[in-house]
Amino acid sequence: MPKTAISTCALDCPDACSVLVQLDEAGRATRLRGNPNHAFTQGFLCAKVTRYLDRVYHPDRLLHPLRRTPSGFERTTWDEALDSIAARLRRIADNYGAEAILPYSYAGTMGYLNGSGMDRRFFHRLGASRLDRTICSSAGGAGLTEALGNRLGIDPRDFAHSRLIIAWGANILATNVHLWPFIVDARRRGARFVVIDPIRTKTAALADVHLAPHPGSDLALALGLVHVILRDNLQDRDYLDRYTAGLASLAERAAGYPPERVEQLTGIPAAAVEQLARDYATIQPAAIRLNYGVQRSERGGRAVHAIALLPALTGAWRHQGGGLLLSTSGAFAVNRAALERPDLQPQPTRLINMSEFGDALTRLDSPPVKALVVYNSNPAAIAPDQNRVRMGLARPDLFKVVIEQFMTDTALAADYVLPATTFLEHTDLYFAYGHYELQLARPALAPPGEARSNVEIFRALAHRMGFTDPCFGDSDDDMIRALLDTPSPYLDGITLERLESEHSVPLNLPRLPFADGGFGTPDGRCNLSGDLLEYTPPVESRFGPASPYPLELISNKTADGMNSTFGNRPEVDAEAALLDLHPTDAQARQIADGALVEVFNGRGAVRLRARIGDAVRPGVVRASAVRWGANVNVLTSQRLTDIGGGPTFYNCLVDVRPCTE
Ligand SMILES: Nc1nc2c(c(=O)[nH]1)N[C@H]1C(S)=C(S)[C@@H](COP(=O)(O)OP(=O)(O)OC[C@H]3O[C@@H](n4cnc5c(=O)[nH]c(N)nc54)[C@H](O)[C@@H]3O)O[C@H]1N2
Ligand SMILES: Nc1nc2c(c(=O)[nH]1)N[C@H]1C(S)=C(S)[C@@H](COP(=O)(O)OP(=O)(O)OC[C@H]3O[C@@H](n4cnc5c(=O)[nH]c(N)nc54)[C@H](O)[C@@H]3O)O[C@H]1N2
Ligand SMILES: [Mo]
Repeated sequence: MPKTAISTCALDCPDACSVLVQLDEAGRATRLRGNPNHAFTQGFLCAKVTRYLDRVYHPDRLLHPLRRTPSGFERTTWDEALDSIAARLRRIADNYGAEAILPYSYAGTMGYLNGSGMDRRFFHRLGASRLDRTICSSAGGAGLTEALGNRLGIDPRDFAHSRLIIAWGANILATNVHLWPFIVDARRRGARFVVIDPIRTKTAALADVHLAPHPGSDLALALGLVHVILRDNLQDRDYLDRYTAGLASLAERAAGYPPERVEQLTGIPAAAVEQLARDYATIQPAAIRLNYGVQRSERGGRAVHAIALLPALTGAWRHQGGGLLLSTSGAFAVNRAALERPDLQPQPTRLINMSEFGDALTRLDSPPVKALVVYNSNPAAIAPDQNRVRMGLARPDLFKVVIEQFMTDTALAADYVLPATTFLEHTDLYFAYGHYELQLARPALAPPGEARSNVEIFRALAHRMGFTDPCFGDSDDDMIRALLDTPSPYLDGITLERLESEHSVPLNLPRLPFADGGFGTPDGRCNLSGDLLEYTPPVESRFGPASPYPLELISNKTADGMNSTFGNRPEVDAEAALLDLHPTDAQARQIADGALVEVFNGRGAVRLRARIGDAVRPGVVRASAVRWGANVNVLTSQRLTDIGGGPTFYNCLVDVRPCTE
């Protein structure tokens, strides 16, 4: 009998969908569908996950352990691979200290066990360097926490109740498509939809108003809104008195940002700033969907702080459908220490910022990085300053192990490549950063070939290293029980048994998180302090120090891609091979539509194909992040954000010239 299994999409995406897997008699998956009974998935999947079975059954899937030989890779056995890797790691630890070993991972899977479970235990026990996982959201996380004290926001379903929706650095149709039906609902009932994005994305093209600020200038725009709201007395005094702190310093700061000055700094006309401020303060409920595009720039962390305080200024949090959503992840208050076991470290080990990976491999000393273990990530493609990263990965004295599903750029550089399962083939527990459902997924399929889960691989490596601590014998279910063992009221009553029968369980959260204050800050108040919110233009921007590279490059995400994960799909690669540029900039350089161009700056050059149109304004160019091989990250820098130590992918100055085919 054909049957259906329930799984959870593990891709790094706010939507964390509940997936129905249709299986034939032989246990082979024949179709994936969105779970119609799931509160947020609501019965549909994005196009790329609908086709995910292509990936699962792809002929290029890694099925066996491989080891490098002088002439390429050859197949080896798990026993040989694990023994050799353990012996090599031990030798490096003996000679250089265990901090010469660096794990590199990000959110290839959002599962707790395979994302930050047995691996963390293993590296903690080993005394390896720790990785500061900043590549995506740390600046925004820091800014949000400055304002609210935690990473919570409105329930995404409540966007349906909004009358004004602002998508701020949020290309909802591409990276958060399950929010869209709720926005459509709201608009059907008359809601106004505003998009703030330097790029005319698909989402922006469908808005009532599209405001295109200069890249990285959002802090100035937010302060301009505060200026108008306070000047015109549109604030919610009662909410401010009861639930906020720091209004006086915010008022003082915002006084320096009248709309005319904001126009100069952001490129948004003063009248549009005035209009948006008035609409935002007077149309209730008003909801802001802030996404991470804003914080991939030099002033990004502070910009998020300034934007996240707006709903407290107007009292928007009081209403269903009012407030702000950047992340819901703070609600998943599981027992991480029990999962990751930082207490296993022999002493607190050094922390290496993954956004400075190129420097870590080429400049770091005492000790230098001598071994690298990569999983759930493809740093050869996704990390900034790609040429430096590749220089580091090419070091012959650097021992490299990569655990992967496919032969990525990073896997190609490895000494050992170990085949990993996909989310359809292992057990995991999933948090989300765009909704409040905790999900359990059991394997729907048997692992292909000799593929193993990250959990199994690190469990086996721990045994080979002679680690006898009982936690290395934990089963998947032991680890899940440890995670759920938490005093947090959000997880009250959520057990493995309940997850087993319900698959997806809502956390116990008040539907309106800050209607009556209750912020996570030390004093429980929303932090409005403007002391650190002065805006200065990013170094790599049109207003920075003089630069020979006049164009601002944004390399944002695409609907059919998932960072580099689908880089082997030809249609995804074809899209990522394009550079959007404005007709004015194209004409000035004698570039025709469809022509091959070289995009370059002091860090490197990459060839793309020109697509001329109105997706960008003059002075801005855009490409999709990120394709396999040499890509836009040749151009991006290792400069970090103002707070949170994040990367500044979207402050990147370049120039473009025609080149011959
Ligand atoms: N389909 C798809 N879904 C994805 C991903 C994917 O690659 N493809 N990636 C996943 C990941 S890793 C993440 S982190 C999430 C979140 O991903 P998002 O942060 O939502 O995605 P981005 O495309 O990086 O940025 C969102 C928008 O911000 C805009 N932006 C860039 N610079 C600025 C700026 O200075 N100011 C303003 N106001 N806007 C700016 C970009 O043009 C873009 O349209 O999405 C996840 N979901
Ligand atoms: N220029 C530019 N660069 C960017 C960005 C940008 O917008 N512009 N976005 C940045 C952001 S927000 C992020 S989050 C990073 C993302 O960068 P990465 O975290 O590297 O994400 P992916 O490129 O999706 O690669 C994830 C890899 O994990 C593998 N994987 C998936 N599941 C498993 C598993 O269970 N086990 C193992 N071992 N492997 C698995 C997949 O096969 C895939 O190759 O990229 C960043 N880089
Ligand atoms: Mo990300």
